Amino acid sequence: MFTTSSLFLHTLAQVGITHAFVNWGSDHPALLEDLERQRVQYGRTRLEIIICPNEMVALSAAQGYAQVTGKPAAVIVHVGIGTQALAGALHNVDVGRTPVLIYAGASPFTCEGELKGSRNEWIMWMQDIPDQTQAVRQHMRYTAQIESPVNLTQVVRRALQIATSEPQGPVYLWARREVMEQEIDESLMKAPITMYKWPAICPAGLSPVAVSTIASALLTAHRPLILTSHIGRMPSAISPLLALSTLLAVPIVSVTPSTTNCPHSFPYFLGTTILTPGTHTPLLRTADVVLAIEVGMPWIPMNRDSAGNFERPSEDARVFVLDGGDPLKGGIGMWHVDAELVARADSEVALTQLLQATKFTNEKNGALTNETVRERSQEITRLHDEWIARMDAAEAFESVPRPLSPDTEPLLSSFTASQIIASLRRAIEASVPRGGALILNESVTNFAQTWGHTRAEGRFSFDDDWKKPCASSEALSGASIGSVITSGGSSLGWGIGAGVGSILGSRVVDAATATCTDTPPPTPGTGVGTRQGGYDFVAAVVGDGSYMFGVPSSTYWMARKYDTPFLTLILNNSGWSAPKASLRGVYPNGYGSHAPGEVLSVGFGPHVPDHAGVAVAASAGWVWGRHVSARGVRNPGVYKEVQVDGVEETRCLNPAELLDEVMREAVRVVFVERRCAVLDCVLESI
Ligand SMILES: Cc1ncc(C[n+]2csc(CCOP(=O)(O)OP(=O)(O)O)c2C)c(N)n1
Ligand SMILES: *[C@@H]1O[C@H](CO)[C@@H](O)[C@H](O)[C@H]1NC(C)=O
Ligand SMILES: *[C@@H]1O[C@H](CO)[C@@H](O)[C@H](O)[C@H]1NC(C)=O
Ligand SMILES: *[C@@H]1O[C@H](CO)[C@@H](O)[C@H](O)[C@H]1NC(C)=O
Ligand SMILES: CC(=O)N[C@H]1CO[C@H](CO)[C@@H](O)[C@@H]1O
Repeated sequence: MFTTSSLFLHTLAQVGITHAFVNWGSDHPALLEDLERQRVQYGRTRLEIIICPNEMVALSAAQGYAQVTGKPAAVIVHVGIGTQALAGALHNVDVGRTPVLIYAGASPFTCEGELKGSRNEWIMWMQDIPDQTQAVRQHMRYTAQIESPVNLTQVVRRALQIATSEPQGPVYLWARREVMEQEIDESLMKAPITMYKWPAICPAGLSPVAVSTIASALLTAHRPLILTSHIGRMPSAISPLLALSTLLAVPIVSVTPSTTNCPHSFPYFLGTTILTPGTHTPLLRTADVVLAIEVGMPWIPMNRDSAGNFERPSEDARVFVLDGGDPLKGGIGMWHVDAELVARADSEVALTQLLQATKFTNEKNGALTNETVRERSQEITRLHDEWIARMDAAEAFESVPRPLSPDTEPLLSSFTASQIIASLRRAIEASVPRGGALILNESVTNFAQTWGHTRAEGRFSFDDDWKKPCASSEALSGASIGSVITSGGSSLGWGIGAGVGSILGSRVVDAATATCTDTPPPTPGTGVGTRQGGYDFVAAVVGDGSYMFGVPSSTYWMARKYDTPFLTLILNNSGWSAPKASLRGVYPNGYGSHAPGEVLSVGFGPHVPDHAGVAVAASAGWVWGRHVSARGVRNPGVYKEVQVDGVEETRCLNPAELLDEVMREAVRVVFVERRCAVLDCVLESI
């Protein structure tokens, strides 16, 4: 016997959905029944069913999956309440432009047994809300009710066609119980269902006028600048981006990035800002042409640097805004950037057009002398080198601290985020193949450090053009960290759930690439071949607040159940530093500006949670959990401070060595033992 639910599951599998992240309820009997039919008849279900004890974790995992595979997964939840429990993850997939298909059942519409699936539980009266879609509509690219099996396959494909077209994002389908329980003719299950003839919208280019306007502005600019937040989501755009930057010596700055936008070692890459005052590139103020391409917000108009200058382009700067999906961001109440030209254009297409136009005009008119470019190139390369030197300095431990032993006070009171991230990078580089590691960043106030110190090179394939002026292109070799990504939104709790989803996604990518490549596996740290398949290693870097938002009791249970090993690094400052920083931003000298976190009600002390212990317990002991501070290392539940595991009491490590040793062990547990590791790293308390 087949039902509308059978057809729904069949359709999802036929159109290429591989995973469904589920949280079941009374609206799903026919779905559960059909999945069991599949198990009995075929030994397995065609979709991988991932049980998610919490809905926000389900959607965060589906987001991580899509961020790695580029493909939507399905999320199946229980009526209106399960829909609402998707919570802030809805905002993340919307603003982060991540495709996902969300389905929820709904209360039956018959009350006296008129149809199969009619109301038979009291709760079905309570749950019948007037407009179930209302709770999520403003975050969705498309919503629809499945009202009949007859057009179900079209409704699902329309939803997916929209979800995968730019601006990509979530879609929401829902259905009454009787519709999903309805028996259908077997012939419906046999008709072919594919996305062939339901393609995503083709990428569009710039109009000829826009091309010549922007190209001539770039060619005549003295101080051009490129800003981007998420161009790295379109890896094929990176080659023309770097080629254009190289041709004209244009610096690139990543602004509130949601992904790795530029290889760290690219000589014209000048780093990352999250727009806290005083952190934007000083080149912004003096730029005469600014290309803002795939940006969230390129600058904050009221921000000033330490000398009191506005951190925004001058009045007469020529600003161009390019975005492949929605350049004016219709989903945002107020969004504006002073610009001469705004274009909806795919970045790969647009940058290739601009590259061709600038090359052509330059060759024809010599608009730009090579001398100008050469001088600019030297200046930018110097700024790039200075940035790297500043990061090197921040990663270093000031002096060699005294050996740590149980009786001596350590010289250091705590590690800094920079030191911790640098240690993570070294540990990854020692074992993970080049490009094989993914970092999920949800570290909030330590965010810029996470970007800078991971030194990610991205996983882009280039024309070699851009490397020519780059003396140090060997710097590329050995970089194990492929990408750093975020949720793209601001609802905390994405990081650890995305850890589960990104590993599941990596397996899907690996299975797909395994069938079409015979290249040998890359060797760690040798720089031979950038890893192209899924990621070999995933680390979520989270604040202690973000960790708790991620519902660790749900997440690490899932991690064990579905065997998705990843490392969690908690930057534990014992509370929420961000709201305190926001308070200081508005009341720099107010009552609250000097109050300790606990007093201000943003701190978690004095009875701080045993974060690593939560993960260990949630996974029934499978997770490896440790706390590390400049004073030592301890296991969850063991309140005696001890040295690194397995290290004899007599051996003394200084804090720098201690951090590296425990980090190496954490990476080994994940990479070799294939278990999750949670390392709670103690920073200075807020
Ligand atoms: C779901 C959600 N609730 C509240 C906030 C507001 N908020 C922004 S940052 C932050 C603190 C996060 O703490 P933690 O992850 O420890 O990072 P820290 O600020 O200490 O660096 C809070 C509560 C949010 N962004 N998302
Ligand atoms: C699908 O068909 C049903 C029954 O004819 C109809 O009520 C519904 O509006 C259709 N759905 C869509 C999205 O057009
Ligand atoms: C700039 O250099 C390129 C290649 O080195 C050369 O082909 C071109 O003619 C030069 N242009 C000018 C204006 O000097
Ligand atoms: C978290 O960090 C604070 C200091 O920032 C520290 O007091 C606390 O012990 C840490 N938590 C754990 C579980 O180690
Ligand atoms: C997931 C995510 O975006 N995490 C953080 C990365 O950094 C930004 C900027 O500080 C934070 O707002 C995000 O919460």
